[in-house]
Amino acid sequence: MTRKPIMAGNWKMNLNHVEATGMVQKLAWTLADKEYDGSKSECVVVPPFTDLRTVQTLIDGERMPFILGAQNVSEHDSGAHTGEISADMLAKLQVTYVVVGHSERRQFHGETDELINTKAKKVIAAGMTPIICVGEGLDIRKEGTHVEYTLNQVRGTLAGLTAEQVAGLVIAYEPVWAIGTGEVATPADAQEVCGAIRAEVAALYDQPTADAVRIQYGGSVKSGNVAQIMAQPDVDGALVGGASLQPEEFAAIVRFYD
Ligand code: G2H
Repeated sequence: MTRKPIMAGNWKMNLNHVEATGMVQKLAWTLADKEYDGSKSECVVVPPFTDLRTVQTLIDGERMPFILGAQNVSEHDSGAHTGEISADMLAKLQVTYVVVGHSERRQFHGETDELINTKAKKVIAAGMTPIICVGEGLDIRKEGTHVEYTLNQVRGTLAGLTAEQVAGLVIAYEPVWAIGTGEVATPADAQEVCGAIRAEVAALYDQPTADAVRIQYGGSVKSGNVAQIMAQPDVDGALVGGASLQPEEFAAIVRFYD
């Protein structure tokens, strides 16, 4: 089973729509120089909501080899939910991927596995693909229960999804202690949990589903460490935060699979 690698740049709450134009153009020029065309891997750009229209217009108008992603979505369809953005609103902006349950949403906005599961279902119902984030904090890592902790999140966030739906989605393993800290999980750390996630999907569903689902690693990925982490058999790409704000650096990460 060949899984197409997926490199996603999560800008978090950075860059307004004017700055977004410069960022995407620089990334496109850098990758064009290197003749990247998206055939061997997917390059997903995940800006804040306010930049989505601008970035989508650039991708379409200038035929850039990028796929549009969003950082979050409401669990509701419509109505009196001030400040929320629905899955349908994102789909109509030609968003393809939606990150759900990022560790910052879990940590600072109280998102639970149950809520993330509901959001993932809304994303799929709207015809998009969720990138479901899981991963342990430092306390759990120190206790040594990180694998079981993360698999519990996998079970909770996939609840009620069919094998076909799971085969098409993306799971991002982000050890919270390695996010934006400069601390990187070792390749063996990444493989231990990503391999356990794939085995859990096989146990919950079947082997073809486990072979199809793509699993990203996220946490201080940079051009200097991407090769060792992506060389792991159960790692199919990266969810990149800080380094995605530097076009040269992100281009080097994206180019890893070329
Ligand atoms: C964590 C990542 C993207 P960073 O997955 O959210 O952030 O690369 O800054 O650690």
